[in-house]
Amino acid sequence: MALTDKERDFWQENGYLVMGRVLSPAEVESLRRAAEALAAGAQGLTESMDRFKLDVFISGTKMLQQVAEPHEVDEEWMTLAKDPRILDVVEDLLGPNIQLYYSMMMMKPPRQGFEAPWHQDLAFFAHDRAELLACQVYIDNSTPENGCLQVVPGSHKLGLLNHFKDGRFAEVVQGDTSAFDENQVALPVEASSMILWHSLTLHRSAANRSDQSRRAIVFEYKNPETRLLGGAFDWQREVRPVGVMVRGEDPRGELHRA
Ligand SMILES: O=C(O)CCC(=O)C(=O)O
Repeated sequence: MALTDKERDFWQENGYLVMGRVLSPAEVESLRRAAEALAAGAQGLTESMDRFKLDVFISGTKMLQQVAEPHEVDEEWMTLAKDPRILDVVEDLLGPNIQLYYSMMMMKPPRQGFEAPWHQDLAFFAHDRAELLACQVYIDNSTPENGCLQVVPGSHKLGLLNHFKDGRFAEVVQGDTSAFDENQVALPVEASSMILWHSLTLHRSAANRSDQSRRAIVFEYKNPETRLLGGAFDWQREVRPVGVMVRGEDPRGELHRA
């Protein structure tokens, strides 16, 4: 058991967990170098392509904001995805069989980073059960100024909310969100920390209005028996969505082991 009863109860009640100082300073340094190497792959791009998503934010300059599936590019990210300090916690929450469903490096360059409006991850990839969670590992400090994650505690109990507008997937929860704004909790963390959230937990983050970069990699894990029903998330960079087993067994014997 990696989690205390108190932490497990907190997860059940609130749908998220913050765990500080998971990685050593040397590991964070090494991952920062790996992130720079990853970003170098997008050098010269003026449009989103393959796994690289570029976007325009505050300054009007198009910049790299996200890299899909870093664990397929560099072994260092796969090693991190399989790190027992992460998987022991995930096992406590999802059970012994764990599939890495996808990973995404979120870049929020100084005064540039994207804004993520209120959403539930399950809306992006519908499954028959909500036995999926996200684990975001930070390699930079994350603050209210550079766009730290915000969550609505307990919102994983609301079920799946509507993310469709005029018949199209809108990537943002629809309707009046003022109650979410009022009840939200900001989750600033130091580099080396991780935040886990339930696939139904409402979350968002603001743009980076500081001079400090905010980079973090998100790993989405699931119980391999949880069935994909269809993805509303239709984007050219999407190079998944089969995933690999990172712990335990796939009872259906369909998935590869990493
Ligand atoms: O990194 C962020 O600020 C947002 C992450 C997010 O919304 C997601 O991974 O679903």
